[in-house]
Amino acid sequence: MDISKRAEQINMILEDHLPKPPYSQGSIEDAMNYSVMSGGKRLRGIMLLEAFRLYNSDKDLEKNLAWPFAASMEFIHAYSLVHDDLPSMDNDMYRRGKLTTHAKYGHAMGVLTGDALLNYAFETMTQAASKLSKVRGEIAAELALRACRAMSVISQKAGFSGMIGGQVMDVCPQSPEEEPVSGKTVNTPASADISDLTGHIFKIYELKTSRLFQAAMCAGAILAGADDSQIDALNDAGYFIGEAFQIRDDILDATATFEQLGKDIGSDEKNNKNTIAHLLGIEKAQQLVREYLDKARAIFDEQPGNKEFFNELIDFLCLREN
Ligand code: GRG
Repeated sequence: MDISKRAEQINMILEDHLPKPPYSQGSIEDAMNYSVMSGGKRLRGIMLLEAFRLYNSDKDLEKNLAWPFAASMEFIHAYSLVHDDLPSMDNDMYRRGKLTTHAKYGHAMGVLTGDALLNYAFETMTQAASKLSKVRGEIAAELALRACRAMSVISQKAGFSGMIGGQVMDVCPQSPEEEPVSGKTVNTPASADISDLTGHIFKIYELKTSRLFQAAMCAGAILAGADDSQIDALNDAGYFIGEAFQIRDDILDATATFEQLGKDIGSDEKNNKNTIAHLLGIEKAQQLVREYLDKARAIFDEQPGNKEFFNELIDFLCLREN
């Protein structure tokens, strides 16, 4: 049982669900494949599967329903990274040690590849749900309902009031008339009272980072047939994990190397962004990482099933180096 084995399984699932070759170099299928298969920790796909496994041990259901949903979480995550790297956003040339999608395929293809991956996630999930009703006739309606509910949670948490909303707070100026000015932080509230600033940054992290972890965990639990209190508990765990993950990300952005991260470091400083690590210092930030992860651990302790994996995941997240 280790995280890299889980990541290999997600890679296999992704290969299986991406558009199949042959396709020509430079095509949209090529760019989608490149954007998804160029590495990554696969945390969101892993978390969806592990949340499913906490509440359901039906391997056939896992393969036919949870696997395509896990692949779709990674498609959505990959789209968000492709767009986040664009010149109009973070303007990054490297990710996961390779050229970013727009750097390799051009700007227009970068935009379109992100769009295609987002749509393809929903194509993959709806196809899985409709196929399943044929082989699982006796509980088709129940499974269709679970799939619908999971897609509703994923689309809402990834959407304008979730991840995209967080990205807007993080990269956009306060009003349409106000252009970002060099040397000015873009993710600062208009009435910048310093005491409100950390709260504002935590909110950005909740939206831009926690929401996708919450989507993965809730969707896994919903597909498995977990009850509402269990789904709510995983939603809370996803929130704590996301905050910890993003603060650790800030720390790495300020302290790690290109070789370690596979992307340019100092990106937050380059883009004039406030971060928790910058505002509170590295030591206090790492203490917060530990506190958030302890809260998540306490939630997993209360869940049925085998929690060993989530404990291992939390230990990994606390000290991750990439
Ligand atoms: C709709 C135009 C448009 C853009 C959307 C929403 C968005 C752009 C970007 C999402 C924001 C984002 C990049 C959040 C940060 C979360 C984060 C630290 C991602 C990196 O996740 P890892 O480390 O990535 O899990 P790997 O490479 O391991 O998969």
